[in-house]
Amino acid sequence: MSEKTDHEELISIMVLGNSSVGKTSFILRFTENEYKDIYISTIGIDFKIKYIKINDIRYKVLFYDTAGQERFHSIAPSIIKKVHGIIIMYDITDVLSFDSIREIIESINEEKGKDFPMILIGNKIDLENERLIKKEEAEELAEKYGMEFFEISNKEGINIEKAGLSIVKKILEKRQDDSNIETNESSRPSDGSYHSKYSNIDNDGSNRNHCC
Ligand SMILES: Nc1nc2c(ncn2[C@@H]2O[C@H](COP(=O)(O)OP(=O)(O)OP(=O)(O)O)[C@@H](O)[C@H]2O)c(=O)[nH]1
Ligand SMILES: [Mg+2]
Repeated sequence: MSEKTDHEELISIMVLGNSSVGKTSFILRFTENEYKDIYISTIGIDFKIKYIKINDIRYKVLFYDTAGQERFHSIAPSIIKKVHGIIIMYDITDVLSFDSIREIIESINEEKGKDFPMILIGNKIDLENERLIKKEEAEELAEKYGMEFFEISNKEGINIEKAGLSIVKKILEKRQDDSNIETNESSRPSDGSYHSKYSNIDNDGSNRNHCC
């Protein structure tokens, strides 16, 4: 648990993917370390907040939880405009959920540009015996689009923190790069190496849920 600081910055992240891939479960696991076996399909859009502290700055990380159901797809574009990063999720046991990813990535690239922070997540690795999407196949796709890729299990709590913090870091690095461009400076050393200043992330310990 850490002290509150006056300064607080907002990071907003949207989670996209087909119905039932585990978007709501991921957000719940990352923000509250909870998991529920029961499936309640998200209606429209929901959100949850988690506070984290990085280098003495308190970040309010807001997750937009979208509905995978087709009938709600018209809502996402208006939110995409205001988020800083996107998580795209599929279910390793559901081929259709993986097949939908390419289209989602391409439409985001078109809307937000190729350097927009995005990561790819394959969920439900606890169901290894039902796996239909090979890890290598997803790695190849992620590499093609320059995305970081994680396989996770919300159920067993595998790689949740790693994946969630990775998108936060990507957003902060882009923010830093953009501000360096603005001030006409470079954060990258001349030897081409780059050391993230966002490797020291603490969980602030406070989570808040909001439902709309
Ligand atoms: N085995 C297993 N089941 C999971 C995992 N994550 C989520 N589930 C289950 O999958 C079902 C759907 O999970 P949700 O998180 O509601 O999926 P969603 O992507 O939010 O679905 P929509 O809101 O309809 O778009 C629920 O029954 C979850 O308990 C996981 O890691 N492993
Ligand atoms: Mg949901």
